[in-house]
Amino acid sequence: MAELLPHDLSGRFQHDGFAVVDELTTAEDIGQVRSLLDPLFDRFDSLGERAFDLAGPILPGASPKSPEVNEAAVLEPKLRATLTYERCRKIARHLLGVPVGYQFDHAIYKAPHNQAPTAWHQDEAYNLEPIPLRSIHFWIPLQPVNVENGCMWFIPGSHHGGLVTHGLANRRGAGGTRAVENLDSSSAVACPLSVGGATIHQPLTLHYTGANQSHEHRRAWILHFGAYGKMRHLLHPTSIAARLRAWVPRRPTL
Ligand SMILES: O=C(O)CCC(=O)C(=O)O
Repeated sequence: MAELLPHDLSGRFQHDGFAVVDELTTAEDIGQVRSLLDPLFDRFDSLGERAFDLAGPILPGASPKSPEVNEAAVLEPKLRATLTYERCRKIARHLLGVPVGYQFDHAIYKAPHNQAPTAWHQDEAYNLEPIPLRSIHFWIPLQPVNVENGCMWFIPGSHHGGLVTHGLANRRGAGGTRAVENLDSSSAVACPLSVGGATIHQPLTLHYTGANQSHEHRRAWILHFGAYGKMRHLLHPTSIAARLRAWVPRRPTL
């Protein structure tokens, strides 16, 4: 794995809360990923709650501005056999230093000229469980990205400040799209990428993508690998303590 990563990646990642990996995967494998994701977007309307518009409610007769498919790798398990998936898993293992597993993935295809930035947020704000996320989040574009078509932006060091207050940019069912309002983004860094490159970030790192101002779709696949995968609930001290409390016989009250 070390050969894939710039030698100081780990240090920068801990310091800044994000990093750019220029050669995460190959252009050929990105072609394969796209050939697996495109058909999901072709049947977007049949995907139920896994498919929605990140930009807000879809008006009658209109197309989604930022269509998003959640758990694409569950809907299309061949995504798990791609080089991209395997490299992300290995990098997460390297950075977290413990066994890792798939936690979540989604894909966002921003329509041309969609006028819909993805608001500043921390992914931790979407975590509804009492156990904080301990995961690495990979953002993988399926074409070159730049400021014009909606590349990622990060605020270096923002993961050190804990979870900040988020509002709801768009309501959806019990939840919705989270957004930090009135943020000072003057120190934000844009991360343009070539095909095969990716950004990686931590659950508390503040990030954003601009509107797609280009004539083409801006396609991205986002993968989260976490410490101990789906076992993290069982292994976390909070849940071990809860199980112990349930197990230790209660003293009778006098
Ligand atoms: O691709 C985008 O526009 C935004 C992705 C994002 O913010 C995320 O995955 O948390």
